[in-house]
Amino acid sequence: LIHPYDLTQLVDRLDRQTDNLPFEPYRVLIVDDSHSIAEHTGKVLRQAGMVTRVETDPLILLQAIEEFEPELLLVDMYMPECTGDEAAKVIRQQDNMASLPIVFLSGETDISKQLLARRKGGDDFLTKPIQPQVLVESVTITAERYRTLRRLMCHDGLTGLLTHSHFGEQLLREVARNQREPQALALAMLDIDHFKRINDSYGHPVGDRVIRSLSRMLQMRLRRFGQLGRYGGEEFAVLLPETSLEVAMQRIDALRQAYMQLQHTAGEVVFNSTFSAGVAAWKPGMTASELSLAADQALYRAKQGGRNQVCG
Ligand code: GH3
Ligand code: MG
Ligand code: MG
Ligand code: MG
Repeated sequence: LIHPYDLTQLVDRLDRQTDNLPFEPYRVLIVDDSHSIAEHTGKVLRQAGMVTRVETDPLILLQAIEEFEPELLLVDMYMPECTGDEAAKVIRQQDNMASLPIVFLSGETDISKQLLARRKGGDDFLTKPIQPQVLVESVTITAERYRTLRRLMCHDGLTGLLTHSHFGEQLLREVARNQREPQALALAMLDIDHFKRINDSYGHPVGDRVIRSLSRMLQMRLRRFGQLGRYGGEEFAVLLPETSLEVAMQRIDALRQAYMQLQHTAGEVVFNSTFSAGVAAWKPGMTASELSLAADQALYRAKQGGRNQVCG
C-alpha cells in the first residue's frame, strides 16, 4: 500500500515529468496605425518578458494572427483602414480565433463607445495614457485566463493529450508549414488491440486505466519529439516533425515493445495489452487528410497482419 504522503509525491513527480516545460512568455500582437505608439507599447510588454509583434495595417490582421499565433490582441480603436471594433468583429467570425482575447487600447474616454466596442468583441478596454504596470498587469490577467481556458479546451480529460480537433489543427499547421518549406514529417496512428475484450472482461474503469497507461508512456517517450493526440476512444495519433519514416517506425516500435511488457491489474488478475500502429511519411504535395489516410491504411495493415505490430 502506498502511504498517502508518498502518493502525493508520486503524483507530483509524474506531473513534473510530463509538465516540465519552461514557462512560455505571453505572445501579444499589437495593432496600431501609429508605429511609434505601437513600438512603445511593445517595448513595455517586452520589458515584462512578453513576446510581441507590431502591425500597423489592420487589413493583414488575420494573416498576422495565423503566422504569429498570439494569445492576446492589443488593438487601437481608431485606425484609418478600419476601426478596432470592426477588426474585432472579423476576428470573432473565424472559428479558431473566436475566443482570442481582444483588448482595446485607446484614448477614447466616452464610456458608451467603450461599451459598444466590448459588445462587438472586445474583452477589455484600456484608456491611454496608461501606466506601464497597469498595462502589463491587465494584459497578463487576460492572457493567463485565455491560456488556462485553451489548455482545458485542447486537452483530453482522461489522458491530457490533445483532443481530436486540436490535434487536427496542429496537423493542418504542420502540413501547411511543410508546403512552404518541405522537411521530413511523419504521422503515426496507434490503436489498442482487442480493447473491447478488456472492457468486457474487466469493466470500463479498468479499460480507462489501460488507456491512461498508454498515454503516459507516450508522454514519457515521445512528447519531446512531437505532438500527441487522443484520436478516439483507444486510438492515439503522434505527429513527428523532422522525422523520417524509418526513425518514426523505430520509435513507435520501441514504444510497442515496452508497452506490451507493462502489466495491468484488474483485482487479482494480471494481464498485458498490445497496440497496433501505422506510420506514414509526408511527401511533397500531400494534404493533411491524405497523410492521415495513409497512416490509417498502414494501421489497417498492422491489424490485418495479426496486430501488435507497426506497419509503414
Ligand atoms: P481492434 O483490435 O480491431 O482495434 O479491436 P478493438 O476491440 O480494440 O476495437 P473496437 O473499435 O471494436 O473497440 C473499441 C472499444 O473502445 C469500443 C468502445 O466501447 C471502447 N471505448 C471507447 N472509448 C472508451 C473510453 O474512454 N474508455 C473505455 N474504457 N472504453 C472506451
Ligand atoms: Mg490610431
Ligand atoms: Mg479503435
Ligand atoms: Mg482497438
